[in-house]
Amino acid sequence: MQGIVLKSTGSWYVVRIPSGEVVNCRLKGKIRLLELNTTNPIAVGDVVETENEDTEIVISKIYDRKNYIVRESPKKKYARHIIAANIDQLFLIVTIASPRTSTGFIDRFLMTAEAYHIPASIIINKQDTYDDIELEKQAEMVEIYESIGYPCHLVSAINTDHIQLLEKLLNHKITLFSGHSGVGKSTLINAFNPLLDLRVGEISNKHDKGIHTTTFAEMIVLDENTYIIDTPGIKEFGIMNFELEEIGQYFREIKERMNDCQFNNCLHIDEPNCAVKEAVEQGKIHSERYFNYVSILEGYKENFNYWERKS
Ligand SMILES: Nc1nc2c(ncn2[C@@H]2O[C@H](COP(=O)(O)OP(=O)(O)OP(=O)(O)O)[C@@H](O)[C@H]2O)c(=O)[nH]1
Ligand SMILES: [Mg+2]
Ligand SMILES: [Zn+2]
Repeated sequence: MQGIVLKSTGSWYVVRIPSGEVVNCRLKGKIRLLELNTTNPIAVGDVVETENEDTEIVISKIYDRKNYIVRESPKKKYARHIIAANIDQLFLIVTIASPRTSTGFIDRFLMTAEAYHIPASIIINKQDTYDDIELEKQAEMVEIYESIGYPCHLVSAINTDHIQLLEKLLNHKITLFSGHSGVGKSTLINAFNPLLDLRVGEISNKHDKGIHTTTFAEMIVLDENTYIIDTPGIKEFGIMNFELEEIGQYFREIKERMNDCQFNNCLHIDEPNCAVKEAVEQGKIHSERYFNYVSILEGYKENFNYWERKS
């Protein structure tokens, strides 16, 4: 019987079958060997085939994924961790303070969303807590991202109008909620249906950061056609599996201009007649986005050498 993976704890998988029933499954032995370089062969959102085997239910097949979001495993360098599969849209939940989300983090995430063609929105939560300086920083963030076409929604988990607005955007979709620990992912999801009672955590006074309350990704069924994936907070988004020249394509405003560069393999660093650098100088590309692009490229060069050596 076909089902969708709601949760994976490593050795057990929680699968929802079409009747709406939720069953615990194990993985059939031989599938475990697939995808050696991946820390989790089955991810939340995977569509799977289940079978009865002795007294257990096992997953015997994974159907092809429409898409997935992958990052470098925080536990094992160069290994892939699939955050979730088969998603319709991505909500990047961010906060200006407690904790602070940097544009560097946002851009790493957006880049991956672009690469997998998953529409992304930025949800700036905790509006009830910001002072004037924080509101100014927020306005700049909104300016950067809306100017390149990423919708930004300013919300507070305690504001019912905001929650209703988000609910409309979620309707009939599978939405991945991601972001740093403590930004309010689980709190927002609880607000859609208080019966869910997902665990939420405090913000550490000492570090002004979340305490990693959610520990496993979990798909939540809001109604028959509306699903949300709550995920554990991530500290850094390690990107991988891209070619060096590809990275610029996943920055929309760079992609738009790269055909005007003199060299078709231009990395937009110090090449002559580079349309991207020109746009940065003219203020048409935000310097912060360009800075983040360069730092991803620099960081990536190290990994790139690794991939080169391996192949
Ligand atoms: N003032 C205020 N506090 C909020 C808001 N949203 C969430 N919080 C608080 O922020 C803290 C962290 O919320 P969580 O929902 O646990 O955050 P999370 O993103 O799920 O964190 P992890 O599971 O660790 O990744 C809790 O104390 C929430 O009550 C908001 O809009 N306003
Ligand atoms: Mg949480
Ligand atoms: Zn260039």
